[in-house]
Amino acid sequence: MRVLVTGFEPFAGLPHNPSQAVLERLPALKGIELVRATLPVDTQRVGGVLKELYRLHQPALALHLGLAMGRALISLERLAVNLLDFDLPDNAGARPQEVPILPEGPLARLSRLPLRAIQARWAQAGIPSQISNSAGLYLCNQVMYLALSWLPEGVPAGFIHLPPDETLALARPGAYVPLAVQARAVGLALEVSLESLRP
Ligand code: PCA
Repeated sequence: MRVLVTGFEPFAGLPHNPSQAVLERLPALKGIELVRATLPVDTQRVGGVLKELYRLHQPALALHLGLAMGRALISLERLAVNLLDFDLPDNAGARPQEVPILPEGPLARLSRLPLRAIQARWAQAGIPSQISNSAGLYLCNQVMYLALSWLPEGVPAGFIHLPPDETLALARPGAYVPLAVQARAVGLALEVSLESLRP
């Protein structure tokens, strides 16, 4: 069984992105082939990269990760909306405003991850989190919306926003969660999501 986990390259002039760094730290999962990929922070290119990953790997589960710079807790995203409205340019300089992601698509799509069960497992492990009702209107929301639009209905898919880690907090002091804890959380989220596939 193949599982796809993606992070993003650094953006907004930051030196590092924990969603990319965490990919190297994910625990091995029994019987699972983990495919890790870093996505470009480029609104024009990201869809093509994502489509190719889905075509090549046909994942049974897709977990997409990104950085939420201003948040102190790991966030399970509930909702992706069919809208791009960037308040900063992407890494290619594009700044779409009030543009739908898929013009024919529904206004919003709900996460297909077992959010409450993941949150409960994290709590047991001593990892605080929040369920977020907005993934923003930038690349992370775009990837979540495309994932939920393009993957077959039966494939659990969703998005987790990670807070800054120690590397970012050293560069820009503020709240952070150590990368090792983030990696543990992502591993647990994968385990719980896989349980929902293998009743
Ligand atoms: N976070 C951004 C895009 C890339 C990333 O890691 C976002 O929250 O949209």
